[in-house]
Amino acid sequence: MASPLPRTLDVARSLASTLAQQGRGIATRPAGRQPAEPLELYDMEGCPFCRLVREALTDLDLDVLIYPCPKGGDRYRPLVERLGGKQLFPYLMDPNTGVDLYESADIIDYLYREYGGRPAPAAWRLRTLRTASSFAASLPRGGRGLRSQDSEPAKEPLILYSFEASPFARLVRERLCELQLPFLVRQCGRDQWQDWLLPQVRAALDMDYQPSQRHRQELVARTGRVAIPYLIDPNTGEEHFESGHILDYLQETYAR
Ligand SMILES: N[C@@H](CCC(=O)N[C@@H](CS)C(=O)NCC(=O)O)C(=O)O
Repeated sequence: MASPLPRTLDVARSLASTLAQQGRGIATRPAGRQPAEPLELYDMEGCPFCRLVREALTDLDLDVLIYPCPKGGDRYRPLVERLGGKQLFPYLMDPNTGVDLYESADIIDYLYREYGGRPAPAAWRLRTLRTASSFAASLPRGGRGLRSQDSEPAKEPLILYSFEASPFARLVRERLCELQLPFLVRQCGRDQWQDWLLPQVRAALDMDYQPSQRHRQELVARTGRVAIPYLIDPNTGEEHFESGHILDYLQETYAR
């Protein structure tokens, strides 16, 4: 298990990344229409352009199947080149419409147009500014979630309850990316003020917490509480809360 100081520093650096996102990737308001099949995103966790797309997905409460394509990755990168002609990320495949797209701006426009039922937030039009702050959000992570590491493949995608700006979920997504493990994100953005309290604070206040967001409700039904990230691994039947435990689990189970 990692020693506590590096772990605390890592969380602090992830929090710095969240602050650089300036509040994006936290709140959610459901899309007008949910896709029947999850959208597929070929992505690098540390890539600023991919982050913009993931922020939009949390904003729209759209689940997404992430196929990690870190630099040096040999599992999904070649597939993207075969499908779209080049290794450029993000790359979105929508199995519901057959649409496939490069370019973060085009992907975001598509998501709001096809599923949003509302225009993209006005701030999306300040694209240069948003891209710059997404670059700033990558800096504190120092290259995490960008380069592949040897791993055992997973037969089935893992399932991660997450929202884009969660500093703890980010640590898990980075590791999944480095290990090239595909995972389905079940979006858990916040849609009421009670969601903003940390689980420990809710417990200390003995709050009767009734989430209204669909996957938060699902977590309560499944586990009795809401804490993010939460990982389900259908390959082993294991389920874990707590980013530190999840990272240990991924290391022991998949890292080579
Ligand atoms: N204009 C593109 C830029 C995408 C881009 O430059 N992505 C980088 C990663 S941050 C990339 O795919 N580099 C090629 C590689 O990693 O092999 C967008 O907004 O999607």
